[in-house]
Amino acid sequence: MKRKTIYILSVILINTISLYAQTLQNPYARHATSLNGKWQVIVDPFNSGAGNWKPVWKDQQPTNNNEFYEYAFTNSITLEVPGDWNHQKPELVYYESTVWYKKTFAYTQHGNNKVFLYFGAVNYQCDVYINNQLAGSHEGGFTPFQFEVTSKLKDTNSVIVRVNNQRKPDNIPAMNYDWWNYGGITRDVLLIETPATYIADYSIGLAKNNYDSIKGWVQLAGDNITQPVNLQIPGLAVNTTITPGDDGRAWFATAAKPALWQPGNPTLYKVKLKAGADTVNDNIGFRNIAVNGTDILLNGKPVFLKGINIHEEIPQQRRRAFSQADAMQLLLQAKELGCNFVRLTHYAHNEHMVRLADSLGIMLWEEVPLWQGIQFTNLAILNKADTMLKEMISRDKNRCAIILWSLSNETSATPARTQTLTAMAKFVRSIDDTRLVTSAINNAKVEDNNVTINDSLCTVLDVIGVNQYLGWYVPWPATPSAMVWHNPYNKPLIMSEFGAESLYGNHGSAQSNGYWAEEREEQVYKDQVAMFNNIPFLRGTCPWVLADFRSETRLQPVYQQGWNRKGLLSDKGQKKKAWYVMHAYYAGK
Ligand code: GCB
Repeated sequence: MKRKTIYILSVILINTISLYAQTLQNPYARHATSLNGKWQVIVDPFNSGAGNWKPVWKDQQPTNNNEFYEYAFTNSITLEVPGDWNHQKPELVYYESTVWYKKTFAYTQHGNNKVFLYFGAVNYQCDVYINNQLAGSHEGGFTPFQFEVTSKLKDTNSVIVRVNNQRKPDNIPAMNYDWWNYGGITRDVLLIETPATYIADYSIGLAKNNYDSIKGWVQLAGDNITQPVNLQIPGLAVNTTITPGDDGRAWFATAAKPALWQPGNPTLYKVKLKAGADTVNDNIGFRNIAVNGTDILLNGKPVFLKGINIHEEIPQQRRRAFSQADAMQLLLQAKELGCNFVRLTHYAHNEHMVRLADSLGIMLWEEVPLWQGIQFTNLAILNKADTMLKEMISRDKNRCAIILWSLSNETSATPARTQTLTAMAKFVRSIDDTRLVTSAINNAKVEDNNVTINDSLCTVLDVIGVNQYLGWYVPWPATPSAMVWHNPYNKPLIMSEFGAESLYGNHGSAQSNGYWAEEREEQVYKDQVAMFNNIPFLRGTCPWVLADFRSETRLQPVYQQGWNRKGLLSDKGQKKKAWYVMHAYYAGK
């Protein structure tokens, strides 16, 4: 397909995306019943249950002496939800195919209330059946989705979900990626009940570059979408009533001078929205983030992002992270290192993580999983990427901790890629002008002691993220402290990845990569820091990575054993020598 056609189609696709939420804003503050817990499952490696021969979703039982069915949930094994299947059964550790899940639940109808079945995330693709009828399907492993099921519910109900995590060339991410392909219903499942007219979504924040006006909108849905909405922020003496237009959206701007959210003082205000019988409470912080030349300004003041990359994984248990307690473990480890910033790699993490960062005062980078090897010339990809971007922003737009939306990681600089990401950047800005747009690129040209950032995508970014592995994948071409960086774009630079591998407790030469020694990883960090001290436009650093993480592609039989060993912490949480180098660097910043 011609480049121009791709570009035009991508612009059309992006501009036709509805701006309404796909899921209810703030599901945890709703009237909800948790469907977490044990689900019955059928493991179906060849997807046999999806056809007519054994339609698992019908969940049939024999009704006469001649009938039998070659599947059954009764007496089947169970899996915990939320939770990836890989860590729950040894035979599923590498499993990449279909698992059918079933849960039964009772429901009592309350007047004309509406009911939504909400999933925090399912990796990767799923079909959801309520009482043996398809409620809907979803693709994408890291963002929430919901289906309205009001008319499908009875007193006793079953929900059956076909989950498939097979890799496909037109998936996002695609075939090869450097983290574990954890499959399953990996985040919370909620049955959420709302009144017939309900608050579907809202966006509340400081007006851009403004410190005394809070603005935004509230979106009603349901039967009577023009009824008034009351917005209260008691801590700021805000109490205003607004009336939606025919599209159910009520816009507002109100004078208020909040204490500004920032690391060290992460003030959050109670916000209360009320429309008819529906009420939603939230805690929202107010801050401004901007760039000025090569500076990043938080509330108007230059800030250095003392960051760390984190995967959504609890390495000690070889599983996906999903709970508040998990988020607490990971973010407290970041704090202990001295961080004020976390890059949530390489996909949207669960909502607990983002909310906890709001309360702990940690700035965030959040990213769509466009990770290397993406088929940018395929139109289906553009559509999927747009949906993922929209679902991520829709969920997290009220979290002040998020300062950066990232479009991609290490995508090769083809025209189709640059055009797609350019259109995505435009879309992001059209729905959210209160955050910055970035991408992690790996196109910096190294020549002798010169490194030149070199990717035309940089012209559309607010902040440039560069991943570089000098000292590990790329030998140092000169003394680290003599390296000279060139930034033709005059924009802030975050070193979004750098690092080296070592096995905790393994000691050896600091000069050679081949020993997987802590001393070598430590040396690479010392060298990187020596280089950072000479980069005048460097505004943040994110070591790769907080902790050793599981990766099917890491085959070294002694040191890796299915782990990427670039953690500053071991898989058991022990501090490697390199941890102390970064800790000291951040302490001095
Ligand atoms: C990268 C990727 C990251 C990998 C890392 C590595 O550049 O962005 O996902 O895990 O390198 O360890 O090779």
